[in-house]
Amino acid sequence: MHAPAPRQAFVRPPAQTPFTDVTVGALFGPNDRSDVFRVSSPKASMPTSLPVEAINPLLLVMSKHKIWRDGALVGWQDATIHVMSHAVHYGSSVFEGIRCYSTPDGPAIFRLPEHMRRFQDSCRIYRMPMRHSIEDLSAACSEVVAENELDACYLRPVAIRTGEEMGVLPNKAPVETFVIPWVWGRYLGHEALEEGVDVCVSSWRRPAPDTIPMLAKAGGNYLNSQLSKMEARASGFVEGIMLDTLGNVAEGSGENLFIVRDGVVYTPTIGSSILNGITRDSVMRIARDLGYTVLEQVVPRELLYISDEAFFTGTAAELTPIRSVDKIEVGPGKPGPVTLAIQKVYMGIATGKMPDRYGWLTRVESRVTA
Ligand code: PPE
Repeated sequence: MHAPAPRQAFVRPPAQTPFTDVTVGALFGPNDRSDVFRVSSPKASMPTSLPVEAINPLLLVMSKHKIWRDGALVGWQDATIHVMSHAVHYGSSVFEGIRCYSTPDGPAIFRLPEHMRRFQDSCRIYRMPMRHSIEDLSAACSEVVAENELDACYLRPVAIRTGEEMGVLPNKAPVETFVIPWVWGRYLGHEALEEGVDVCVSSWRRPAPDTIPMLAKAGGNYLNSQLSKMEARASGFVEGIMLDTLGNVAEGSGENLFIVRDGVVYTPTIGSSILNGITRDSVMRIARDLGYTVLEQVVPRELLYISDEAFFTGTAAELTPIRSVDKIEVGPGKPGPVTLAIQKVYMGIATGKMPDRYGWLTRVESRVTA
């Protein structure tokens, strides 16, 4: 195994062409337009390298934190892999995204064992040896929160095939595992949870079942997501909904999808090329306990246009109402009562404002001194 490369600061690659204005990052998530910082007119005088702190203010904060690396906490600068890593060339990484919420009893990680189980499932599908147990990985997540003295945060466990060898066959590539702390606010925009988002149906489809396994949360899947997201954003929408290979509704680039019609809640089945979302599962349980009928079934595209309500679910997106699809308003064009009722319970449990009746929270002993 290679020794981790000594890391200076993030350096910006030399500018190929002069440019006048560059968007450098959003404070509360990749789609949050309200907090975009801009560097104006670097032009040809732009230095060829800049410390990252000068580029993204969020990294100024995050780069002070430690990252868990196969059993040890290392400095942000030391969590590096070699450019020859298998994953860089062939997309061979699997990952998770988990939220830790600030609750009245301190930080609490939402559905931690379920996320760690899916992490291991993803490894298994790709024949990727994972040497850490679900319990050890869960402990690693808690350790990252505690040692960095974090309260609310987003955790990104990732297992990466690394090594320094060329060739598709991954069997000889080592697998390195990291748990990264991050700050992720509103995934689909500042007002997304209250107002809802405007989305489109993407021209990019989710892969057929015998091409890429969508139940694995693999880095490579997100090339497909990137195409959909970029297309949606280029057309002025917040997100794209992808159909499966038959033309039925699958999911968003990083979210599952629900619709409501006549008080019945519908969501595509796991046979429709979707990720088996943990928020999706939480929402189905909450909705059923609130007395709604929930159907996992094939969702034809046109149901999107005639639904009373629609919403996305995901760890990062939480429960985000959809207010229009392809410029057709969903219901009256604002979040509906079923969506809001489920959202209230979901957020209430996650933030510790409602009793944790499903046992979804893993409390973290805070290191923050009172
Ligand atoms: N589908 C996809 C494709 C997906 O990426 C996610 C999560 C979901 C559904 C919802 O799954 P769950 O989080 O278990 O409810 N997307 C993660 C990564 C987002 C990113 O942009 O990175 C997330 O929400 O953490």
